[in-house]
Amino acid sequence: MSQNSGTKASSLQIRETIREAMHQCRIGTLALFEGIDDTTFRRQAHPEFSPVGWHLGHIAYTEALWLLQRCAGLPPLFPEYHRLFAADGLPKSERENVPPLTEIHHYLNTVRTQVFSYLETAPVEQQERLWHFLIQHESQHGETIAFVLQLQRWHLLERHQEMWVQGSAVNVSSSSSSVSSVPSRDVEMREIPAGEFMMGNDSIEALDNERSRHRVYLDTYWIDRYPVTCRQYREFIEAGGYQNERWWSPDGWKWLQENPVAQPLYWSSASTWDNHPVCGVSWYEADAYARFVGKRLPTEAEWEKAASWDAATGQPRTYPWGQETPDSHRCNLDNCVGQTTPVNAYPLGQSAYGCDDMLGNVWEWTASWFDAYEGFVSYPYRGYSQTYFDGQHRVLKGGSWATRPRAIRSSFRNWYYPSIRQILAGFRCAISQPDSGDSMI
Ligand code: AVJ
Ligand code: FE
Repeated sequence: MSQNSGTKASSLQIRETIREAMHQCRIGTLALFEGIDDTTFRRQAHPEFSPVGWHLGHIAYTEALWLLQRCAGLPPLFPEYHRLFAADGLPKSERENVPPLTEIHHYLNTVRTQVFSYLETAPVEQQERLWHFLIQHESQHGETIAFVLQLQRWHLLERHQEMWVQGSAVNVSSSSSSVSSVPSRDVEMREIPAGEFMMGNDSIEALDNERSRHRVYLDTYWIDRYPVTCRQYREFIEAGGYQNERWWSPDGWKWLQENPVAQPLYWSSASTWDNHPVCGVSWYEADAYARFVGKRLPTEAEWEKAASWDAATGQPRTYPWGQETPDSHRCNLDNCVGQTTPVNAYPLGQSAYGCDDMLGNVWEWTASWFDAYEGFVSYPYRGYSQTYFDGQHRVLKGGSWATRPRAIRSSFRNWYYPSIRQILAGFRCAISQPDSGDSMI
């Protein structure tokens, strides 16, 4: 077979893969809007997050900008939308005035028709990375849409409850100083032996912040087999964890005084949730709980090694279980369930080191600041990652029940301010030495 026909076959394959991935991604995005009312579509549920309708328009805008304007060289489609839907256009507080869903549907469809016609002749072999970026861009906005919708439902529910149960916030005595026993420290942990592993990802799908793959040496450490569950976290609440400065970092205690909360955001004390991971905690709460049980949060490198490294082959796995595409047999993702699942629900998702529930279910806070790997190069624009290498964002790993399949892998890096609790985040703990109080280091 000649080199030429080989090349042709491969670019045909790339086109087909991209088309199918974009199509599937869009089906999932639009499914999030089924039965939505106009108020929910345009309301800003939290100052940090735009209305869900804005995200939908921004998905179309971004696709048109990169593929139709920058690649195909076409003039701007719907220039009247530029200011509203550009990431650096209007402030988040002025994004409630979005066109109705039917109009944004039309925008999405018009862009997509032109994109698919461009795709037929586009030089995809040179552009492959950009197309994968855009699929993941829509995927990530899809997750934001999912948790903003959950947040709105939650607010409604809270208002409803307040009408019936006056001041139902958990009432714990701050006097319970019997914190000497910490049973939750005794949860199952996995020992990760000292040695090098390969961190990051160089594949065509990898985002700029995952590059380049590099060697990292870690001393022996232990990491929880499962994310921290609601049953375990309840001990912290009931022991007066939210009232006791002792467990909190100085920044965390300051945050707690300014934002007086006494339980995670998405909290229910019903025992049906006992085996589910905690969801809706800030980094500060995760850090305080870890100290409470004499542990600490894992660094990003510790988390990634436990999730991806296969010591037997000396190679990283893309997913904890290997290379097979993530689906609902391996983890809780893609809104398949629409909420958290028990932490031991996916034995087929286990990593080589025997850690469970690493991908999907809840994002997991790590001890690490979001920062560049050596030799970092921005792609496709500075504002995607580089702007956030500011020493103010913490890395989250693993993905949640709302993470789309194309944006979930062990090397994937998410980042938020440590004060954010609206995202679908929990955590697991780590220690350096089994018998030392790591909270003291
Ligand atoms: C990586 C999820 C924090 O949503 O702000 C979307 C992803 N960047 N469009 C975000 C992103 C540009 C980003 N997060
Ligand atoms: Fe975006």
